[in-house]
Amino acid sequence: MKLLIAIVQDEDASKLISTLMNEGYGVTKLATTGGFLRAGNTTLLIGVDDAKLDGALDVIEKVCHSRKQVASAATQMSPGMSSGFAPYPVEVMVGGATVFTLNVEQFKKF
Ligand code: 2BA
Repeated sequence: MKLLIAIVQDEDASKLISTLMNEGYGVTKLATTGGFLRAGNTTLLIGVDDAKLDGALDVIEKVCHSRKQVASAATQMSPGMSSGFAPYPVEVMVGGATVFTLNVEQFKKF
């Protein structure tokens, strides 16, 4: 079994959850915040049997789109910049989805 941790944009979350649920996947939704943009995003925990892993990744890839967002002046830039913060708005491409796949040692429901 695997655990997918999928960080997606809020705009894609609802459709992604319903598509995954319709296809028989279990999903837990967490409201999260990206460290760079300091903006809300959504993290999904998806436990899947190994045989269904590729199917889940296919759904995520199909549903989640990349979009441009603007990093505001409050955005902390990479180390090395003098002030540490963006001096003017910077456009960044966000998503479609950032997905971590973890091996699950044990899965129990009580
Ligand atoms: P944020 O950290 O808010 O990042 C939003 C987008 O800003 C990123 O999109 C990337 O295009 C850009 N970005 C991030 N850090 C940057 C930097 N130091 N300099 C310039 N641009 C930067 P994505 O890569 O698609 O990431 C979307 C969200 O996924 C992230 O939101 C974060 O919540 C999560 N994420 C991405 N990589 C991660 C990682 N290695 N570990 C944990 N979470 C991650």
